[in-house]
Amino acid sequence: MRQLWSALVTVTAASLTAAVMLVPARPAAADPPATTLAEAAHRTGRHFGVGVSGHKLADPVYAGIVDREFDGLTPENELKLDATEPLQGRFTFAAGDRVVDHAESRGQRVRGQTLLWHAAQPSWLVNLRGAALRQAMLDHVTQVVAHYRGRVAAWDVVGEAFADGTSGARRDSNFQRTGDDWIEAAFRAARAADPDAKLCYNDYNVENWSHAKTQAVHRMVRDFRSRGVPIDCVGLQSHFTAYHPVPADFAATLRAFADLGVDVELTELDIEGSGAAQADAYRRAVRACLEVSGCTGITVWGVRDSDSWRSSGTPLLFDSTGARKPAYTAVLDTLNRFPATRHVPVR
Ligand code: 9MR
Repeated sequence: MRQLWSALVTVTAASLTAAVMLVPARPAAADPPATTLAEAAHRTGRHFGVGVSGHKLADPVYAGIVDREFDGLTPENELKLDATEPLQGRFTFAAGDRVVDHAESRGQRVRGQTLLWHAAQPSWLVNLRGAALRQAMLDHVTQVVAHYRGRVAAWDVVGEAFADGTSGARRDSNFQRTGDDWIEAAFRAARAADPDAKLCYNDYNVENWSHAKTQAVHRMVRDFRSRGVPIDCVGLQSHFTAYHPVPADFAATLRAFADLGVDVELTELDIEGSGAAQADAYRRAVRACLEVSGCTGITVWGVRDSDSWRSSGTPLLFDSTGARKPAYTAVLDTLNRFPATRHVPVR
């Protein structure tokens, strides 16, 4: 009897262990796996967006993927300074409106970028200095945010304001030369123009926690939060290559920002490469976001490889014909499987 009992305990323990190991990461009663990125991300409480070019929305293959797979659009260039204010005080919103209209008609969320950036500046702006430039900057922020009030959910108010390398210093730019407080002034102007928009700082090469640039952005955000400067989120662009791979401490970096009381997003994700190696890198990037409750969304920077700003690196989820790549399958699978942490967004 004792032998029988002990055998039973062993068998029960073994099947329990097996059962625990077999329990899917998603709740047992969950629906079948989602078949689109947006639906899979939505189930984790997150957005899955894409950077788009408005003129390509007329291409049915392109628009078909955009509308099937993504619940957020970022106009790739249409909301930049040179596009929205080509002449001082003369605003042109037709190109931006086209993308925003498309998103609204399909219930997609819009991320706007970038209100103030050292690049893509119209020549009138490049020629201004001092108080005149400061005023023009703030007028730009006010006018663009006001135009899209209630329609653009999140703005990258300022992008790429820190230098590369080990200095941790601000990037030298015309905006920076108007005084160190230009970034906070921009955030305050944006908040005044649309109190409900989520306001983000966005940068690249801030994914490794130990990098001087990451630390410098973190210090700025901590300072802003302590002084009540209205910042709600940090965008980590997440442009990865063989030389700048998805870091092992990516989730730790995301968490360190989220711990300051802001949400974080992967705003321009793309990873150069192909096949299984690229798929694995995508898996790790998505998993890092899912590990951090304050990581509220992922945006990939383009639809097909041929649409990418660096197309030779084939960094996206769809090939040039619009077919799903192994990287796509890895992302969908990761979203479907990973026991994601849910979070109520900052705004
Ligand atoms: O993908 C964008 C490309 O089409 C533009 O020519 C370029 C210059 O405006 O900007 C690219 O997007 C950048 C983004 O706005 C900010 N982070 C880096 C991106 C890649 O350069």
